[in-house]
Amino acid sequence: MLNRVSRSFAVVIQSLPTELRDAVCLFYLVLRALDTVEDDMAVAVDVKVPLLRVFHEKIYDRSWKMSCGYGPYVDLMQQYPLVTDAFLRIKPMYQKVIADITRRMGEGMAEFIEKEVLTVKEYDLYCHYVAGLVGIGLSQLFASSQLESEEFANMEDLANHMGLFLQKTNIIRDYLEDINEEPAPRMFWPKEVWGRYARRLDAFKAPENAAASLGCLNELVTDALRHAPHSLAYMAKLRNHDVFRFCAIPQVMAIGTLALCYNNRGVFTGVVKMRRGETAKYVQQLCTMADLHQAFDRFAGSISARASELVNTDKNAKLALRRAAEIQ
Ligand code: PS7
Ligand code: MN
Ligand code: MN
Ligand code: MN
Repeated sequence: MLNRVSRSFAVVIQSLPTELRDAVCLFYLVLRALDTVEDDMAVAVDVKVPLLRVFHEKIYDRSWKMSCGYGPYVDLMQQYPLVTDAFLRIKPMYQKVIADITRRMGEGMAEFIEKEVLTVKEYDLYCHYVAGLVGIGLSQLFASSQLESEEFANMEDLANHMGLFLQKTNIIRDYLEDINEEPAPRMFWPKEVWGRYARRLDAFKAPENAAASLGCLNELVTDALRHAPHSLAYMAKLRNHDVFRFCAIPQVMAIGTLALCYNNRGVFTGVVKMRRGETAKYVQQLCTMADLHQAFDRFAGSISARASELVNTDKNAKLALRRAAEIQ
């Protein structure tokens, strides 16, 4: 099931130490199911909101399943009793972490169903609910397993930054996919930012608005870069090799994707993705903190080089340069 529903996490989850593999796999599948409910724009709001709030109870209900979602997620939701069955076999201490995070995430998703992301503060809060909490829960699993130190259970701030860095990259890159969503668009770009560049968010699709769209994109990429130093600080504390790779590979993909998106009109016209070969190169070689610094340094350098050409035309270029330098 994991291999069918996840392109990006399946391999790293399966490489985790035996003690953590099943718990993290089930954490992923439970949250993937919760996200499938959140994302399905065909589920009526008055059904969806209460369901998101009680979803954490469904993970103990052996018969619960539902028909919703798209593509491979339909199957996950239909076969959900298999997930529940496996969930009930993992250690209760892991079950408790997963249930608690699922409850808090469902609550947060419900809060944002009827509300737009307006301010940057709300953008950070939404990302906390859907990704920061994942970082916090994973850190608790790492600590409980004793593969990582006890302090991981109390590193909520750094763990939150790990999640925000991934989630913001996803939200920035998925502009076109999310705005073209059928039957209704779902957007997470904060209005406080895009409102400075356009009256409507879909205006960025038009070629005549290229300059405004890039200004906005670069401001959001610059905002996301704020999390990178904290994520490096988090990863510096990891001592298990496979846990390190599990954490570091998605973070490298994120900074690589941000570098690719920076000042790139392609975000508004199609899918911007790192090339397979480049991804493979980083994934294979990422073993030590030195490898991680080298990768971050390279991508920060690439942003820096382009930002320095924009200092006279882009009002956030100087801040982008400072943030890239801080990473380097
Ligand atoms: C439990 C590994 C490692 C300390 C499904 C991993 C969707 C970016 O746009 O699939 O829906 O296709 O590209 C992952 C911190 C969460 C944050 C959040 C749970 C890192 C439901 C990942 C994955 C914390 C809400 C997937 C946050 O993106 O999205 C496990 C440390 C799920 C992590 C969602 C997004 C994840 C995401 P899309 P993607
Ligand atoms: Mn979602
Ligand atoms: Mn989603
Ligand atoms: Mn997305």
